[in-house]
Amino acid sequence: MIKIHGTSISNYYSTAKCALVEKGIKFEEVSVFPSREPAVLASSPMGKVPWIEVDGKVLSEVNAIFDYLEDIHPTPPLYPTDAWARAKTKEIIRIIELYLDAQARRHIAAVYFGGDVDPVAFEQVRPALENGLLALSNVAKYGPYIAGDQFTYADIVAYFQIGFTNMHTQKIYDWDIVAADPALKDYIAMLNERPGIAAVAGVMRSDMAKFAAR
Ligand SMILES: N[C@@H](CCC(=O)N[C@@H](CS)C(=O)NCC(=O)O)C(=O)O
Repeated sequence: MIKIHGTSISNYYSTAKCALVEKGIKFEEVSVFPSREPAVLASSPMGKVPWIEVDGKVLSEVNAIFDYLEDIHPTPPLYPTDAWARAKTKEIIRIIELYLDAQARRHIAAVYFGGDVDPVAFEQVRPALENGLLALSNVAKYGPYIAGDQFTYADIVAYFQIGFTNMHTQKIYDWDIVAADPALKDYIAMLNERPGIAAVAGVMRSDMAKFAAR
């Protein structure tokens, strides 16, 4: 059985876990925090979570995990079969990861760990996110899913990474990026109703609340 390693308070862990749930693949969860410990680096070259373990072999990076899951378990498909549509789906994923999540993540010390807000990041992140959100609005189809009429990995990425980004923008800038965009707001509300997403997000939120209260 596939094992997924990481922590339920991680948006990336929740992304990979949700992909397994949506695929209907049985899995086992192994709780571990990201770190530079040799044992973690042996499984995840950057010390990040998640990674999956299959028959003693390990694979990190959610996009590599998506590709593997799609190959071993094609039904239900979570990428379009058409080559162009699949590439456009991956384009949306990269825009969300690089220009939203990675930018917001610069405030993670302040948002997750009670650190001070980095003044350089404070100045730089908001305009970077404005560019990322403009890019997203140019590629998102909301038809009703983000890449068109099919639910894909891009919807899972959008749900968890935009939620993560929004947590940061609300806390640091008092800026709710979802409420500010009616199309994005309706889309996230639709995904909230999806059983696979709701189940994984529910665990993530309740475990985050416990983590914050620790
Ligand atoms: N590019 C990685 C991103 C994973 C990631 O950033 N995970 C976070 C937790 S949400 C992490 O492990 N952070 C610790 C670190 O960056 O050192 C992926 O696609 O899996």
